[in-house]
Amino acid sequence: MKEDFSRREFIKTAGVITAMAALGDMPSSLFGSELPMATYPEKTGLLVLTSRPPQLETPMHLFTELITPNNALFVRWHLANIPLSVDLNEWRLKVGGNTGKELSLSMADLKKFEKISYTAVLQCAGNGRSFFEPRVPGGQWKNGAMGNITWTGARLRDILNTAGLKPGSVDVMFNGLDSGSLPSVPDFKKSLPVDKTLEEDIMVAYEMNGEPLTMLNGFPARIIVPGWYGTYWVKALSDITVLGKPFEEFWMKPAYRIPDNPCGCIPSGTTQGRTVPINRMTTRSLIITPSPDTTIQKNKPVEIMGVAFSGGYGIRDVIVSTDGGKTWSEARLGQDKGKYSWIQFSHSWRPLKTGKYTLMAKATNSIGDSQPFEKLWNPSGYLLNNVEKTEINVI
Ligand SMILES: Nc1nc2c(c(=O)[nH]1)N[C@H]1C(S)=C(S)[C@@H](COP(=O)(O)O)O[C@H]1N2
Ligand SMILES: [Mo]
Repeated sequence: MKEDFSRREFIKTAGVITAMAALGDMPSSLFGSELPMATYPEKTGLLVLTSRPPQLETPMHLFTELITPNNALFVRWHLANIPLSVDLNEWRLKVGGNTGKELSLSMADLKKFEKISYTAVLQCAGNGRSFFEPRVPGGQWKNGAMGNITWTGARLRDILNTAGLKPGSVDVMFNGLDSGSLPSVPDFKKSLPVDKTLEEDIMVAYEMNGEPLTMLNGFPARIIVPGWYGTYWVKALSDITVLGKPFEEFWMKPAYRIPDNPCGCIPSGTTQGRTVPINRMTTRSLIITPSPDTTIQKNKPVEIMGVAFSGGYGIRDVIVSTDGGKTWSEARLGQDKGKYSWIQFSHSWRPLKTGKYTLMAKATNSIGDSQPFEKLWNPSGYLLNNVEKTEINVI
């Protein structure tokens, strides 16, 4: 168990991560992808975008499960110095700032708060960024910077109420144990408006899928903002600070902002004007099987299967096309794990002729938001949610 992680194991983990980092770029095209694959501590083989800091993407074929296994969840850190071990005897979550009192919570203290649990999609704001045209700078993720995990922890609101919010509180800032390699690199700090932090589902999670968080996914505790992009889900949490004025440091401004309009988009290649901090996830559906370029046999039944999710509203329906969008059928939906989870969809199909087929899926959430057919562009490559095309061959 991670909580009993011995000093030796910490060092072992640290050693492997350092060794991985030292490997740098590895031979590519091992699994039909341009990215190298590597196995980090507590992880299965993931695609390596960068090794220092680790940015590891989940291969799409691992999304056939409703719940993403802990060892398959993607990893995204911004800063070079990430925690490689945390001793729970030393670790404390500090809560302070514009509060009635300061808290210094051990893991045991954190576990005394009412325990809450739900399944929620974690997705990087830049998931799918590599598909934008024109291309945009930033991590060139395909669609594997996402996962569906059952999170367990304490309600942030309960912690804040124990500390006591003083009048005039505006933002709540979160900081973790990671840091940049140079003092000039801004520390990764994120904030949420106080009203948001008082919503009942915001969590300080200490478990993923019933286990302690993996080191790379934020051991020992992280923020969960279900329905919102992963950038707010601060890992290896060390400090919660209530502020009497808006928090506008680097990772809130200018980073992680979108055009201030309903689509969060602007004409391709143009410069954005007024922006707001990125927030809720757009509605998406992704066909997982068959995978692109698969060859299947004429007259044999195929199950078209995928996942769909939205920014915390649940999915109303998913429609599927096997003829490039000319005709559509309603897909069957799988087990409903709640509004923050993804839902699996499936559609049975039997291709009657040989040739190339274009499969498509389009989800609509419970408040009627759906997916555009074209890619809505913004200069940071966020919010991508167009209806995707999976080309396959029938022989
Ligand atoms: N401390 C810390 N927390 C962080 C980050 C980080 O760089 N440092 N990155 C954020 C971003 S942008 C994302 S997408 C998620 C990724 O979570 P994961 O690594 O568990 O997949 O963590 C968030 N929390
Ligand atoms: Mo992210």
